[in-house]
Amino acid sequence: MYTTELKERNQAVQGLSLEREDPERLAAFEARVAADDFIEPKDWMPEAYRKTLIRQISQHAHSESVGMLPEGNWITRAPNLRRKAILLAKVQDEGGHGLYLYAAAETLGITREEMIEALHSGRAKYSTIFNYPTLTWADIGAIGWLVDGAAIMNQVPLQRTSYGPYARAMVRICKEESFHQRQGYEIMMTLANGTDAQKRMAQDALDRWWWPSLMMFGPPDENSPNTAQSVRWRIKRETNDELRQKFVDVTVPQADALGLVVPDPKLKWNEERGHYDFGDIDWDEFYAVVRGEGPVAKERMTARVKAWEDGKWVRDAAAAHAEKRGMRIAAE
Ligand code: FAQ
Repeated sequence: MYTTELKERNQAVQGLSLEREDPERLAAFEARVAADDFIEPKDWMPEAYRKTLIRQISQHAHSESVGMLPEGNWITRAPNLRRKAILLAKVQDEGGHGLYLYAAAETLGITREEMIEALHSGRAKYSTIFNYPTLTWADIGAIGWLVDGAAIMNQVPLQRTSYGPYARAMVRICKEESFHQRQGYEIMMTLANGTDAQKRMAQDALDRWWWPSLMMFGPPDENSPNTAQSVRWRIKRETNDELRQKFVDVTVPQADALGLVVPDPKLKWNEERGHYDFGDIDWDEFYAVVRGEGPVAKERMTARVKAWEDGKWVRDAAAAHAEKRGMRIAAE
């Protein structure tokens, strides 16, 4: 029901706005995209392309900034100084990713304030994964291994997305995400080779984070209202299901190497397909979390709004400084 409504609404918006575009300009734009040219901020683009990018890039930025919270909770509880320093750096990286992405979205004619307001009022989405709680230290390992692992799988193709500023932001982000993934795997390795209690903790984290990580790739292709047009415009270079399958294929051998069991009785290598078959994802849970009913959704949004309000004096001071500097330069 929710998916049908979403699909119809998105198709109607895209169809309507494409009909209004100048056919010659639209054809020239589509030829550039098909030739793998990057589209730049001052280039002509269809309104639906601009809107799709603002939607995806801003939601991506929101995910990075909300994504700081589950791990931020553990900075003071990291088991030693080395782990604390690494986690601190990782959380700062996520904040940086949010900033590059907000800046990329701003080139499309939306302001940072408008995007933040959409997030805080619940109009804009952010990744479902960040609405799950981090209960133990092993969750920090599982986030790096699985959540950053899923993020990289989705983001490597975005380095060749058709919008130049988004593609360039993704190059740097992917480098950092790959460090994040490895530090998470290293935490899991330490726990999996540790005491029985540590191994149980690692398994419990895998049990809780596996399915939500598969949901990060979005709904199945047949229920994804945006995929077809986004693939045509080369905003998305691969579909949700293709990326999900790649993630499963890469991650299952990593779990085997850790001696941990992926919590899916239907998981089985399929010789004919050359891929793992896997069990059904609980899409009702996914849509409930998308609607804002995730286990810690309220806590996450309260924390984000508080951080924004607490940071107001810094933004005001920076704006006042820029204004003063501008006046001084003008006077000189
Ligand atoms: N959560 O038609 P589609 C990270 C929504 S970054 C919430 O398939 P699309 C780094 C979707 O927006 C993680 N909503 O949509 C990190 C759409 O609703 P709308 C974020 C979701 O855009 C690691 C509706 O469902 N990464 O983790 C989700 O073509 C560790 C229908 O879906 C990105 O954002 C979801 N999981 O494909 C940070 C990557 N999935 O807007 C800290 C860029 C779907 O029409 C710690 N984004 N929806 O109302 C993308 O690649 C795409 O936007 C997809 C969704 C693949 C996420």
